Amino acid sequence: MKLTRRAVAAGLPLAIAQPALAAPLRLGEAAARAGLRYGTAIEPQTVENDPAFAALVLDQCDLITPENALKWNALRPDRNHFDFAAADRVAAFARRARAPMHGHTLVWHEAIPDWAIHELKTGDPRALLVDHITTVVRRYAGRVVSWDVINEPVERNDRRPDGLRKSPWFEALGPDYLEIALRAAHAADPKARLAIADYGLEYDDIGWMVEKRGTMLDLLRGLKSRGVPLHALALQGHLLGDHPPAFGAGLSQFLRQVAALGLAIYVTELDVNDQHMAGDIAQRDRSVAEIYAAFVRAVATEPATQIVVTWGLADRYTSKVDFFPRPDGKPVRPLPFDADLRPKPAAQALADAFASRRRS
Ligand code: 9MR
Repeated sequence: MKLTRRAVAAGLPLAIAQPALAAPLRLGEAAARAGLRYGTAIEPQTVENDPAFAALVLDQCDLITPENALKWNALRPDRNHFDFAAADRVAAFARRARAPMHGHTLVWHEAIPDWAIHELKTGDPRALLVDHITTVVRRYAGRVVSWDVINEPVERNDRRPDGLRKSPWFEALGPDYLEIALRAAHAADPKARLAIADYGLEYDDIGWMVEKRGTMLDLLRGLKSRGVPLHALALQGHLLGDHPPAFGAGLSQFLRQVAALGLAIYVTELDVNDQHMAGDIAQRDRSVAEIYAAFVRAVATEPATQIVVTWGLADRYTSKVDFFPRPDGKPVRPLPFDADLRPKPAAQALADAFASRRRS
C-alpha cells in the first residue's frame, strides 16, 4: 500500500486515508502533465471533519477554491468588520495541500448582506467596494493567485443594450463598477490574475448561451480596449445532464476569440447536473462521464486554457443536493468521485480529457 507524500505531509492516519489513496488516478498530475492545473471548491468544515475526504482532496487537487468562504456574506458581518475565520481555514488547508487558491468572489449580485445592500443605496458605494476589495485581496496576496473578481455580470433578460445585469453593484455604480473593481484588485495585488466569471457560455445549441457569448465578448473587448487589468475569462461549467453535449465548433471559436484578446481561459465551477437523468446508476455515471469528457476535451484543446476546477470533488459534498435534488429522491451524482470517495467514470474521463490536450 502506498502512502503519498501529501498524505504523509498532512499527517493523515493510514487506515482512514487508505480508500481514497487507492484511487488509481491523480487528476492533479494528469492536468499538470497537460500544462493545466486541476482543483476543487471546498468548504472548510468538510476537510476539517472528514479526514478521508481531506486525503482525497490532497491527493487529487493542486488548486483550492473556497466555495463560500470569500463571499461578502461570509466575510462581512457588518460595515466595520471583516471576519476572515472561514476563509483562513480554507487557506490553512490549501497550505497543507501546498496548493495555491483561486478566489471566489469579490463582486456578485448574490450573497450580499442586507447592511451592504442598504449601504449601496444610501452610502458611498464606490468606497464600500474599493475598501472591501483592497482589504481582502491584500490579505490573501501570494496565496490567492487568481480571482473571480466579478461573478455573473451578464444577464440578457435585464434588457440593457450592453447586456449587463442590473445587480446591486450596477444599480449603485453603473457600468463603471466592473472597471472600479478590477483596478482595485490589481492595485491590491499586481501579481494576481483577474477573471470575470459567468455561466451559460458552454453550449452551442442553446440560443441564449450563444447570444451570451457575443455579449460577453463585447464586454471583454471594451474592458481590454480601455486598458483595464483583466487576465482571464472563467467559464463556470455547470453542465446539463439532460442535454446533448453540444461543445463543438461554436465553443472552440468562442474560446479562440477570447484568447485572441490576450485572455486566459479558466473553468471554475465544473459539474454535471444529473437531476433529471434517467437510468440506473451505472448508466447515469457513464453519461455524466461522457459530458465531462466532451466539455473538457473541447476546452483543453484551446492553448489559452489554464485551470479546471470542479465544484466539489466527491458526491459526498455538493450543493447540488440542495439546489437540484432528484425527483426520485435518489442521491445526486454530479462529481468525479462518489459519496464513498471512489472514482467514478467521470474521474477517468477527466484524466483522459486532460491527456488529450497533449496529443492535440
Ligand atoms: O455552492 C454554493 C452554495 O453552497 C451557496 O449556498 C450558494 C450561494 O452563495 O452558492 C453556491 O455556489 C454558486 C457559486 O458561488 C456561483 N455560481 C453558482 C454556484 C451554485 O451552483
